[in-house]
Amino acid sequence: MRIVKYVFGLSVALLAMSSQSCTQARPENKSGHDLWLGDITAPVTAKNTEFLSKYDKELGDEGFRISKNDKGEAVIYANTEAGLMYGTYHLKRLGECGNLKLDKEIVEVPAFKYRILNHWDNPNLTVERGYAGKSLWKWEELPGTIRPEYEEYARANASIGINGTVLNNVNADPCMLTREYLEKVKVLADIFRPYNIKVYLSLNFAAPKHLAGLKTSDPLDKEVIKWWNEKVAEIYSIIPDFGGFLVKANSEGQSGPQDYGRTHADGANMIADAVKPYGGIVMWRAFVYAPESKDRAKQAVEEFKPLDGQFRDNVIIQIKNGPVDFQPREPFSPLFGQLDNTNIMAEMQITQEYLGHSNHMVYLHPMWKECLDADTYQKGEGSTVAAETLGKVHGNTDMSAIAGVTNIGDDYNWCGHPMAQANWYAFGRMAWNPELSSQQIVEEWIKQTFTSEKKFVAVVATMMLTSREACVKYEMPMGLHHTFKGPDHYGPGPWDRSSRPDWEPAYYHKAAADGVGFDRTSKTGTDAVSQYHEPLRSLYDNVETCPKELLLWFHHLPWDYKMKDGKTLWEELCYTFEDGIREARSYIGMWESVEEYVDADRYALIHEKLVRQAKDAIWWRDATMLYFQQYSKMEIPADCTPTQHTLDELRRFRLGITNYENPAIDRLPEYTLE
Ligand code: GCV
Repeated sequence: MRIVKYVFGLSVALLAMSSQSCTQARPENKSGHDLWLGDITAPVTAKNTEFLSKYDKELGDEGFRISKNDKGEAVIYANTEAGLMYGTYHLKRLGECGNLKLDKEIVEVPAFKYRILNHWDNPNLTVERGYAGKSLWKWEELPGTIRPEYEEYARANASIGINGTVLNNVNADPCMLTREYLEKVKVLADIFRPYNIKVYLSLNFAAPKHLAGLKTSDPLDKEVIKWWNEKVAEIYSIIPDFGGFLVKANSEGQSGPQDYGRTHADGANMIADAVKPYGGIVMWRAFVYAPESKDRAKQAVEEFKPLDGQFRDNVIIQIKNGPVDFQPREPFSPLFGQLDNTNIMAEMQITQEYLGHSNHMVYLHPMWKECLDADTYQKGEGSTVAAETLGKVHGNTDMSAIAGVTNIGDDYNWCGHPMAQANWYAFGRMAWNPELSSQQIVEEWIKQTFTSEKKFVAVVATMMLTSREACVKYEMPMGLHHTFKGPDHYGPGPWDRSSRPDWEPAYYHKAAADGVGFDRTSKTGTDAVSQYHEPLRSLYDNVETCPKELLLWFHHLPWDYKMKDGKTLWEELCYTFEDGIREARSYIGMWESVEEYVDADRYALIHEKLVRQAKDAIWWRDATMLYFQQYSKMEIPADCTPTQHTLDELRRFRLGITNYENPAIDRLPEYTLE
């Protein structure tokens, strides 16, 4: 282990641990201020390094200290080159954000050991739920052609502490494990390595059948086990520090061990045994549900709790933040509080599948933090989702991990909406330190990406910090969920029909003459509340104590149900949508008030998108409340924004986009803001 002391004057702002310099020109269509890093193509080199002899346990392999030497220079101490690199990026960030004070020592150690991006990118360059163009990975050009974006991507990730990336979609094409593709993956792994980023792959559980023509992919079959062992050996011979696998099994049509009467543990352990000698891990997803179930929200616990303790120690169960599917608001997944002897990690969605794709400005950190800060009460107070996934509740901190499904594509601004980059940035910062506030992170990002001008920072931070709650209000307030038009998940479609009952909005909102909402209570409902520990179980079970934000998640209530503020449920819904519409509209004026601080291109693009966001807010209200009105027979209050379309018009509207694209603004229903 090399132990490094790194000294540099504060004026030296850039570093790299890479000896490679980035000499290729940026593509012509790149704007030059694409990322928070500024000019990230500048060649940079490490300077003034010294090797120390004593390993500092507190810092581990990725932490660092920064303090001042006699000459007043900042000094970064780390055990490793990775720690040194993170320290230098940290120092750069402090400087750029005007937060650099060296009056006391700074010590930073990442909270989660594995801080991983999940790409849902396909070999044919489409990106499932990707709203920023095509895949960044140009498989057809690799391994021969190396694009400058690969290293830019690595630098951006390194600057926020990301140390792993799963390159391909969890709906995995078996071809990713062929020699041909592994040679391509190797090129990316080589580029990312100097930035302390490991590559991982999603695997297709039926690969032995697809790639080797075996009769089965049964995880207990000797030939199958042999095939995986050999495949893994081949991978590590090409990529010696390969991170491991992400697996979506027996979920949404993907193959898995249950196809052969085996369990998730049988499947995960077979792969885990294969990668174990090389230090690899397996992230096995708990995103499972079946159309027959009366309550999809309960299934992860039903399937995984009985398997607690059966998984190998290099398996981590990857759990989406909520029990259904990345909705604008869900309670935390109860599975976070149900396993005693199994490693678990959270999966957050950075790409805005359900939050307006890359047309809406929605800063997601408050949503993720709501989940991480939620108390599961598994071992009494303080068993938060963060503590559970950091391994602090059960004392297995060596396998702590967190994943984010990325919003990155080959768009000139990387994420489709210029403000969506903040979510990539925030995910990395949160994985490094889940205690950071939404405000601190967003201010850092604004200052590094735009300007430190006070007024600009204050206005834009306010817009972004309120945007997630605004989105909940204008899309699915008060615990409503999955009222989308499928399969693109962009606009509203509470009436929508599908091939599966659990893909239909009616399965979730249950709107009828007698009221609305999903009864998950213990006495009359599906008893999903009992998957939560006390005091949450009783809190959610009782309509009087259930938080308003989750009311219709847990309760089915009559339209004229009296809310605490005296309004009926129907009125409360109308006025909450109205609040969402008002907030979305207010962002336009706020943005206009800071025009002088932004370049014309970004100003215009963001303005256009904010206008559409406000129009979409009215569209959501119109569709949802006009649909519900058929059952409630109640009027939308006169002081609410008037509806602009009839229910029939909205039902006839077809967006006609795939699951791989963001809708162009001119394809969306016409709305006016006057
Ligand atoms: C990758 C949701 C999305 C799917 C996604 C799936 C998953 O159902 O709509 O596109 O598939 O989640 O997380 O596996």
